[in-house]
Amino acid sequence: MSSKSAFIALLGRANVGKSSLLNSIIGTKVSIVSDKPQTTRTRIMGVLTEGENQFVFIDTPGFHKPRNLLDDKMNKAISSGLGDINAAVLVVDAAPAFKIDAENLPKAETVLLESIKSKNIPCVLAVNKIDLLDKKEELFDIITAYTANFEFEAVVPLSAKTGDGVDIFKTEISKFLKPSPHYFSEDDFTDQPEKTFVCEIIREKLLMLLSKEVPHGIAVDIERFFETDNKSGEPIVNVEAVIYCERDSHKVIVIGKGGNMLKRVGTLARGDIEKFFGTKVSLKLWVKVKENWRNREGLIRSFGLDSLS
Ligand SMILES: Nc1nc2c(ncn2[C@@H]2O[C@H](COP(=O)(O)OP(=O)(O)OP(=O)(O)O)[C@@H](O)[C@H]2O)c(=O)[nH]1
Ligand SMILES: [Mg+2]
Repeated sequence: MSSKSAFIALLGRANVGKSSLLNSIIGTKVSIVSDKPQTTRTRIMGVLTEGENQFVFIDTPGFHKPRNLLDDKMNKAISSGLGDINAAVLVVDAAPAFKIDAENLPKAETVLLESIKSKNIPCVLAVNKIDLLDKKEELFDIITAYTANFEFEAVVPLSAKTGDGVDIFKTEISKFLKPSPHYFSEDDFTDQPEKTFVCEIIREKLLMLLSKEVPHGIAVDIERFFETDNKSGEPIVNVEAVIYCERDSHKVIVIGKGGNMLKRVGTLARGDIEKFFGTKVSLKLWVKVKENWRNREGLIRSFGLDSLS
């Protein structure tokens, strides 16, 4: 048997670009991205098959201090991402908003590195967002701070945005491929069901268009999903989705003046969903309130946000 595979977990603080890196490697969007922290909520697999080699990347939520039950579940999804893998990648920001030195790594990263060390998992350091650096020396300082704390198998500066360094990153992680059957067929990009991805696209647009608190309290659920033909016999994917928010005041914001915000979300999401299915899409959105859902076990599970259930 000459087929090989590698399970690689992408770990790191929120907003460092884990999902962007995943999408850049796979070459298509499998995990949503936004400029707000805590965009990724569950463990998401992205699959890249190149001939005999299959990489299965596990994108994880950004590690953070839990404030509600959903946060607990997100942190558990990170720990579970560390099970049964061939290697971990700590993704860090090359241009963080605060100074980082060897004695003062961000707490979330120290916790992750301790966990990786205790499990004896080989780890690569991916220093992302190098396109934001003015001077090369800044990169040197960042790398020194991390390598003083951990023995990485490799250190790769890269930019998920420009693609710079991503090929070198792929070469480095190829070293973790092991003889094994492939776990996904070669045209699979992700383990996410289509419906889940559609919900995520809608949530991505809400994260993009709404400010701070509102999108974090949002969950999207599909009520109906079916295919029909239009008058010319072309297929149409029909999606009816509900956007749940935590408060009446948030619902008003999501709908917007005269339904304006909801229309913008719908138009942007429909465009992406059409690209994904390669057909016309009819998207209908409703907004409902489910108070405090982020602390309600049953609702978290019903929204598909408990990776471990
Ligand atoms: N300039 C620049 N921005 C980047 C790069 N990679 C990611 N970003 C931006 O950083 C922000 C966060 O990216 P994500 O991929 O959502 O980060 P994440 O680590 O998955 O975040 P969580 O899911 O919240 O943990 C987005 O605004 C991205 O566009 C990069 O290489 N360069
Ligand atoms: Mg993410």
